[in-house]
Amino acid sequence: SLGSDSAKAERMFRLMDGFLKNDSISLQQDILRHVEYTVARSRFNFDDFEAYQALAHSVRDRLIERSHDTQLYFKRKDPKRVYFLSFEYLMGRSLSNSVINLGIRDQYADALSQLGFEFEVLAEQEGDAALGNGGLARLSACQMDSMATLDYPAWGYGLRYEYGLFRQVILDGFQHEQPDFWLNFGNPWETERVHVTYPVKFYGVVEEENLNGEKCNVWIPGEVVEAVAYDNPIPGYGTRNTITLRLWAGKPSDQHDMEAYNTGDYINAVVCRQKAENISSVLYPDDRSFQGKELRLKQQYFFVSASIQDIIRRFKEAHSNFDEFPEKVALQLNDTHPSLAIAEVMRVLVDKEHLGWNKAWDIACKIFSFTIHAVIAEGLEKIPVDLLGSLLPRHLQIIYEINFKFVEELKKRIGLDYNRLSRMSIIEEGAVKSIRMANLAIVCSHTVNGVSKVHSELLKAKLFKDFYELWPQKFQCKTNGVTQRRWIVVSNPSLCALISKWLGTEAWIRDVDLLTGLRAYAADPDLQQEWMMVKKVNKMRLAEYIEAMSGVKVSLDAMFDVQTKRIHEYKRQLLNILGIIHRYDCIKNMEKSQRSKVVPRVCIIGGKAAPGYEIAKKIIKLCHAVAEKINNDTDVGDLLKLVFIPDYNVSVAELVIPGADLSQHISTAGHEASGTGSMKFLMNGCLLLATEDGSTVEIVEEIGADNLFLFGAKIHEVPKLREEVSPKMPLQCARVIRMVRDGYFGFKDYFESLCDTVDGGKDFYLLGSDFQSYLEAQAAADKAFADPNKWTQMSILSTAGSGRFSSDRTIRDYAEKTWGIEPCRFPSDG
Ligand code: CJB
Repeated sequence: SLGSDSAKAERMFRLMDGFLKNDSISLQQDILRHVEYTVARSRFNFDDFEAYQALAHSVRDRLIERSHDTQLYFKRKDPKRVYFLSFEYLMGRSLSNSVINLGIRDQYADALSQLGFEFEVLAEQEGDAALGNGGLARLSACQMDSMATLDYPAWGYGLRYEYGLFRQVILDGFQHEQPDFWLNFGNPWETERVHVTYPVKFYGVVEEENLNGEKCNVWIPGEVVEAVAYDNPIPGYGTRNTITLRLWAGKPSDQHDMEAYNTGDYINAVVCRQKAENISSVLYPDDRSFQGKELRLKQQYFFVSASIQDIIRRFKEAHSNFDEFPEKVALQLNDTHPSLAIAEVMRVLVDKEHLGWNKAWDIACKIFSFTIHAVIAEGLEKIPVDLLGSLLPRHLQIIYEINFKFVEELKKRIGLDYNRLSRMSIIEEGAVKSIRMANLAIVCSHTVNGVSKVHSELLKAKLFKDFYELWPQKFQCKTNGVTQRRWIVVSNPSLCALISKWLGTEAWIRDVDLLTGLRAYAADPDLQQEWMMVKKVNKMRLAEYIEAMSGVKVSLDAMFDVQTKRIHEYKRQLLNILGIIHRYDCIKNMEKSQRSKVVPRVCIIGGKAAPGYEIAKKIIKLCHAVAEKINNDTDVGDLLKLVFIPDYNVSVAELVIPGADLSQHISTAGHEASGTGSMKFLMNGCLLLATEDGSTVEIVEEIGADNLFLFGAKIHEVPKLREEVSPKMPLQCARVIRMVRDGYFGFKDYFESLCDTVDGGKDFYLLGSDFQSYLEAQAAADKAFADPNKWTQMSILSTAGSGRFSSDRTIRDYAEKTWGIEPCRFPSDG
């Protein structure tokens, strides 16, 4: 009975002496206990790494308590929950973020110093969790932080890759990829849930059976792999709520290949079981390019099937009728990668729950919403029908059925416009018949959104025009945001303290709109002075890192000009490098007396290229070749330096972004869906040099065009510029390209194809036509930097205007306008 249960619970609580305590002595005891019993080192003899592990475990204990409270509370209240399905998460490190969100950073720092350790030093021991490629994956991580902080009843679902994004190693200026076996030394943050496992089926055949006089489809799989849950706690800031990111790993299933055991082929059967684990072993390192690879599709279904089973199990624990499903469940598709979830939900509701097609479809259409991150049609996922049919035969049938009904309905609405019908069909006919995953997701989702205003408009006007005309009400805009907890509080503690001091409160950490309060002091000489000091400290930290990584000594008086992001032609790192060559050339040709007027620059570039992306890899090599030349030219000295920061990842970003004076977001207009790096730089008071693309357009609205350096063709001008038969190649651009072609930086032949992308007659990304205005924007930045007070004012106004680009705003918007969920806050003082 309830009475005796609660008496039992009461007794246990007393036995354990209540919750863990956060005073210095308790923390020290906990850390030492973990050294001795978890890490199994003597508490009299352990090194920094072991201390980090013990520390992490003690933090995890606290996270687990909170996560239990949160889950119990959610269970009791039974609110509508959102399930965020994302194939990628770039979580980075967890330690600092966790203790800050738990509000016990200082207590830990104190406890550690009593033990003779320094918090920062131990924090450096942690490796990054890099289960994702770039912007999309880091966005998922930021959004999880906001969902927890804003007390939303949310779960994240994803895959627990054993190998995260490759490590980038530079040898002779060339990128090499090395595996990131990040679990090598264990992962203290996760909890393996050995009892939370689900079978995931593949291959086989579908048979029709007769069930009580009704025909029904039964899928007899050819392979079964077990999915095991690994839970990662995500603590909110200023709340006890701690939500869960549940990642699935493949484990051999008992049902796997029983036949082989019975026939005596024991060794082969064991090897086969081993193969099952490969499903979740490696993250695909391509950003934006899809390949019709079977393993990738298997990963997608594996993660989707396990998540849906888990979600339905949780629902059924509290409900007996699926009519309530849409009132209790929202499923967010982060890009098309998880969109097989639609077919999977239909399969479960129709084949297993026997709800009948119409009822099942009605439910599916009420629970899904879909975020598009792609900009161009070529970026959209298409799964060859043959591949899907062999791996997931029942799902192919279901998708055909969805499409058939959709097209029939469509004909009634638009008539027999076959061109339009074929454009909108989920099935693409052609040399390789394929499933258009985005079309599937749009047909079923009640809401579809882009990730910035211009991107959302482009989706309506171009990529999904047909769908927009059919269902205008489905289309929304949810401009991306980033979490100020990670990108100011964790990564820039000095700025954090300064902001709180001037605003007289720390409330902005949860209520980011308060940052606008800084505007009132932007011209205040005292704030400006302190602001400059903070930047200087951060530049010092970055300069030390640069020297350690590349051996290049840089001057703190120089403008630190940063472009860090994945390497892509459309992001135009090449434009940046050509601009640097131009700058170098100008300095070389300048009268010596003129040189004192040059604003010294440290140009910093960082980012990974997909392993198969040749041109991107050449851009990295060119950067190194140019750096080699410039940095060794004593004649130029501190006036210009170029450094490439290897292996750019979340924790490197935390170091680089606070130290930047200027950052570049210079994609060809119309190519960046949103861009989120810019928002992190903005928060850190870094000025932007940017094209009017993605979310930059909204940044301009917020901080005003006077406070950043805009240049280049606008979105609507791009198609026309591309049509020009012989694109204008300004002399200055032609000259720097000639220098590269002539072997001024060595590797003459190697760079030829790279130069061809610009002056080979096509210049698809418009480097030539934007070159002049790029140089002008750079000159404007130099001029502004020469006036430190003016520059600092712009910097303060950047931070002050960054509140709109917090993921708190984005998530609140999703919760209210898309998911229909409400906060469910554990009642405590945090
Ligand atoms: N994006 O990182 C990815 N991967 C993709 O496959 C497609 C898009 C990026 O997503 C970010 C988050 O929405 C955007 O800010 C960025 O513009 C986009 O390229």
